[in-house]
Amino acid sequence: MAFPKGFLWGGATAANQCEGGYKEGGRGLANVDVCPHGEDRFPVMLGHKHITAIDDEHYFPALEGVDFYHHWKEDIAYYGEMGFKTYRMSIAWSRIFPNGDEEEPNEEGLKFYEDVFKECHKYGIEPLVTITHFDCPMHLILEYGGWKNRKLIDFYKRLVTVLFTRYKGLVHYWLTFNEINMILALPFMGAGLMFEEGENEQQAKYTAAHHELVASAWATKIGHEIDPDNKIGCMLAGGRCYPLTSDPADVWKAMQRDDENYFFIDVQSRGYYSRYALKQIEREGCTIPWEEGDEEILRQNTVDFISFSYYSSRCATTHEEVNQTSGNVFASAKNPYLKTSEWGWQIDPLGLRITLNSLYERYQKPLFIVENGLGAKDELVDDGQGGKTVIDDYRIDYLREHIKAMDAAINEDGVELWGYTTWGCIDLVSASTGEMAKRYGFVYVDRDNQGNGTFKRYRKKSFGWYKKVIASDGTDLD
Ligand code: BGP
Repeated sequence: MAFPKGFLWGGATAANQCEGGYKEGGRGLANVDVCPHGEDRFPVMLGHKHITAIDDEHYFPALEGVDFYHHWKEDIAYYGEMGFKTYRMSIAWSRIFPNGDEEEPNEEGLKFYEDVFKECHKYGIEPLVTITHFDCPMHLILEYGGWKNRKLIDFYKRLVTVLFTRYKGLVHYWLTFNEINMILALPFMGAGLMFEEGENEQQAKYTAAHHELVASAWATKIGHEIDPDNKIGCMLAGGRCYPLTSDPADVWKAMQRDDENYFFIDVQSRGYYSRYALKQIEREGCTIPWEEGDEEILRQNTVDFISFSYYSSRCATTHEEVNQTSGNVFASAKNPYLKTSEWGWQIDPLGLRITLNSLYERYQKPLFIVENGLGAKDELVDDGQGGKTVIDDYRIDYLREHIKAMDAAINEDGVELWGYTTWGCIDLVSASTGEMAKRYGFVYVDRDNQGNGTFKRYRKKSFGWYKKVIASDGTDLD
C-alpha cells in the first residue's frame, strides 16, 4: 500500500562517524575523537580507560571519518539523486563551541553547517538534525567532569540557542540527544563520564542522565520559542525485548529490560519519571539531583515526536544456559527463530512492526524511524561499464522486509509514522567497533579499518533500488 503523503524517506549519518575535518575550521577535540579502533575502544567508551588526547599508539577513526568535511557537496548530490526527502545528520558540538564553554560560537563551524543545509534544500531535502550524536567537547569533560556537572545544561542551552537562531527556516526537524538510553551502557560516549577508582558509577550515570533530560526539555522550550514551526524529538535505541520462553519469569525479565530502555523516553515524552524508574533508582541507593524548576521544565516541554533506531529485537531469559548474542551494545539471549548478521545482530523485520506498535500504544505521539539497516562486508567489483560497484542484494533484502513491516504498521495497524532514514546511507565508521568494514551504505567509500584508502565513492546496487523505492513512495520494492 502507499505511504502517507509527505512521508520523509531518507538516510542518516552522524558527524563523529563521517565528518572528519578534525583540526579544520577551528574545531575542538571531543570525546568521540579519542575512542580508538581496536581493543581499547570499549574500555574507553565505558569510561574505564582514560585517553584524553590523540596519541601515536592508537588509530582514531573519527578524526577523518569518511571525510564528509571535504565531500559534502558530492555526498548530498548522491542523496539528491536517490530522491531523499530528508537527510539526518548531526552537528559536531566542538565545531560550534570548540571548548564548549566559550561565550561566542565559532563562525567557521556555523557557516559549514549553513552551507550543508542550503545544499540539501537545493535538492528538496529537509535536514533532520541531531544536536548531539554522542559528542561532547573534551574540555567540558576534563574541566567539568562531563554531564555529571550541572553546568553542562547551561553550555548546552547556549549551543541550542545558537543553532535554533542561526538555522531558523533552514532546519525544522531536530533531535536533542542520540540514543539517550546509551548513557547507562556506554557512559563516556553517552555523557562524557570518566570514572575514578571506587567512584559510584551508577550515581554518576543517573546524575548525568537527569542533566541531559533537563537540557533536552530546555532545548524543546527554546526551539519552540525561536520558531514555532520546529518539530523537536527524542531518540531511543529501540527494539522490543521478547521473553525467550513462556516462563513467567522470562516475561517479567523482558518487561524489565524494556522499562530500562523506556526510562528516558518516558520523561521526554510524558514529562515525568515513571514510577518503576524512581523505584529502580531508589533500590540502587541512588538519587536524582533535583533542583528548583526542573520538575516544571520537564513537565511543560515534552517532545513533538519520538524517534528511534531499530536494528533488532532482543530476548530475555532467566535460563542462564542459553547463548547470548551481540547486538547494538545491549546483550540479548539468542532467539532460535532469527538469522543474524555477520556481526551477530539478529534480523527481525516483524520486530519493527511490534516495536512501532508498542511505542505508539505507549506514547500516542508520532514516530520516526531514524536508523535501520544492515552492517555487512561489501566487495567492490567491476560494474561492466568501466566503473565499480557492490552487488549488495543482502542489504536490499534486509531493507525491503523492514519497509514492508513499516507499511503494515502504518496501513494495517494505524501507527502514525513521519519518516524513515536508513542508517549510514553512505559507508561510515562503526560506532561500536570503530571499523570501516562494517558497511551500511548505498554508497561505498574506499577506506579500510586502518585508515588506508582514497575516500573515493561508488554507487552500490542498493542505490538504484532505494531510488526506485522512494520514487514509487514505497510501492515498488522489487
Ligand atoms: C547506533 C548509533 C549509530 C550507529 C548504529 C550502528 O547505536 O546511533 O551511531 O553507528 O548504532 O551501530 P554500529 O556502527 O556499531 O554498527
